[in-house]
Amino acid sequence: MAKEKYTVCSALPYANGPLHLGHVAGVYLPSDIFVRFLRMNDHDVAFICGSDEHGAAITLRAKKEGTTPKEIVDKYNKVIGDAFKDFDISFDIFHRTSAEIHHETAQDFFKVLDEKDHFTKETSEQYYDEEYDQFLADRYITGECPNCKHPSAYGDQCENCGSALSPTELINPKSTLSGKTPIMRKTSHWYLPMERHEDWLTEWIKEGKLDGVPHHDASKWRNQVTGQCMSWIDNGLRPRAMTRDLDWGVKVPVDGGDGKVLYVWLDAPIGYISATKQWALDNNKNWEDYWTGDRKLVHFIGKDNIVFHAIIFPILLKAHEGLILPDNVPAYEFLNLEGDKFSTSRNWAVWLHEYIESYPDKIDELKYVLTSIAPETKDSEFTWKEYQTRVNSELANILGNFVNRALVLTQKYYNGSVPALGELTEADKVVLATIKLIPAKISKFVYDYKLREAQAEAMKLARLGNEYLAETEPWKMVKDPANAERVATIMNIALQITANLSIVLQPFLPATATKLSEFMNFSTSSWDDAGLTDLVPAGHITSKPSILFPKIEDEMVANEAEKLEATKVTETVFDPQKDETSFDDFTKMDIRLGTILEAEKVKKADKLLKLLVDTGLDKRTIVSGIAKHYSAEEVIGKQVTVLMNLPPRTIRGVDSQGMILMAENEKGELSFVSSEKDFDAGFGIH
Ligand code: B3M
Ligand code: ZN
Repeated sequence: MAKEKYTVCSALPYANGPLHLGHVAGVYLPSDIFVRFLRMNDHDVAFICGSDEHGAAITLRAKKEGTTPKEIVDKYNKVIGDAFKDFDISFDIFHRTSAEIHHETAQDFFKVLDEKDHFTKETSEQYYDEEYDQFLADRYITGECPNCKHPSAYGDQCENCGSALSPTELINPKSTLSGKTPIMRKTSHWYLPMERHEDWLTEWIKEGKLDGVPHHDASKWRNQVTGQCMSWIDNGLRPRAMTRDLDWGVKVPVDGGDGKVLYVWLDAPIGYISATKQWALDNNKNWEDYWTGDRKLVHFIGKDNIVFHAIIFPILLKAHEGLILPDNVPAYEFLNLEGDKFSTSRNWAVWLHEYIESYPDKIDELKYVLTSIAPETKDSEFTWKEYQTRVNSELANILGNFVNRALVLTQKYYNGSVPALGELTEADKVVLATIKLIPAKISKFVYDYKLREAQAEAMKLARLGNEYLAETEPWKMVKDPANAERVATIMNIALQITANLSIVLQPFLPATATKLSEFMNFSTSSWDDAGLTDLVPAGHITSKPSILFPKIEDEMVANEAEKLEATKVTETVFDPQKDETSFDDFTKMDIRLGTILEAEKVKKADKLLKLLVDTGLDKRTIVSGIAKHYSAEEVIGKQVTVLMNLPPRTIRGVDSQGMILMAENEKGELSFVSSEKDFDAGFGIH
């Protein structure tokens, strides 16, 4: 394969939370495998990523946590960057869009397009929150979905039925900032008239041609990518606002841009360019080499980012002129978890940094499993049971078992030295021929972005070795000295397979490949060496192996399943509102603040406390069913809410007059209800 130039970009993760396995399986691991393979084939590669630090996702998180967007992005840029390092994702740079060089790059990019009149300026009415004195980005508006009536759809999308929305379509819209109904206010923005680009985009996506000239192999684009793009185009592309009324982001760098920032989906993809610039600066390279000329640009993304990478960003790159457009956009479907979608808000996730913390020695196990189930063309599922099954029955029982046998027997029979190859049987010749064929099959899968199949092909080499030893049983043959040459031949071939595994596993299981190299005292980073059957000549000394993949015990699976259940945030479904009452009925209730003066358990009643309550009017005994939640000691002095005018009752022999009102959550935990100001007992609640 001729040496080519690639710029490979992985979608910039929002710096508003940690990464979970869904992100890893569907973007970062496959892109790492692809790049490692390219490097082994001597291609010129830049591997680019960084954190996406602007947009509503960040400012909403900051508001929710009562902190600033800067603190949020600083925290998660580190959490995510460290997780990538610990998971051995080999980016050339993991940068960030809050960096100055990104702001400059994005502003320059905007000015180029503005000067070339690629934007139109339009004034429109947008939702405005008067209390917060700011325009509302789509995610800051919620309301009833016009399609499925879901009560809290967002201004840009209903997460319940998936329909794309615009804020004005929401029924009964509310601002997520003030909770109030927003007003419409005029504002002007720069729009990208995407409809102007439909013709060239259609040819580029469907035929792989750019203005009539062959650009890329359209047949290698995944169907779901081409399909989604063409349905967008067939529905008619529309002007899209490229600026927003927000204060967190890249400031609009031209007249009239005060108080406005670049739309995050204009800003973020330019982050690939600014990250390349920083990397080039740090490594004495010329960034333009990686964004111009005869180079393949590849974007690894999730399917929810297709339009931004295969329609909007290409339009921007072409409008800018002089920059390359994507050669391929391998988009992944979604990975689900134990029968449900990954969900940050419901904490239904296996967080990458937590996995690494719990299992620092099982990085390749996770890489293997995630690649085996990667959602390349349809959604797929991660379960801890399947993780255990694949690690134990594939990695341990096939790859680990074969390598261990080959090396332990070599130690035992030849003191680690590779024995000479003798006369070959027909079966030997088939094995040697297969060794030669596998690397090319892996290559084809990788260049076609079929990384699941590529890894499976690499594992076929381990299966080949495992079956070869199981069929020839050298440990039995060696008992008869007459078989010495035959055993030597078998072990020589087994060691050639092991040496080949140390090469072909490098893109998929780099840590394992390194261990194999150490065991074999043999290493190469050239893919061209894969398939050779004399990698380790007779006399070459190998070392004692260690166990590659300790078995995954049922206990680990049980612990992880339990942890998932224990930490998930169940979406509380509140009781429906009761039937309508009347204000008159309400005014009949005498509800006041009270203070608990004394408390004791009610004899022979494990749920009841006998309380002496100062109600402002009197000091009265009230029996309350809170003994399972509070001890007598801890309630003394607490301010409570008392329903005064219930008829007196005798409960377990104790006369009780009134009721203490309690709040109860979804877990059945109780809380007293008291005044947030320092009001005395006796004051009424109306
Ligand atoms: N920050 C990731 C997402 O949509 C988004 C990708 C930007 S790539 C330029 O989850
Ligand atoms: Zn809906």
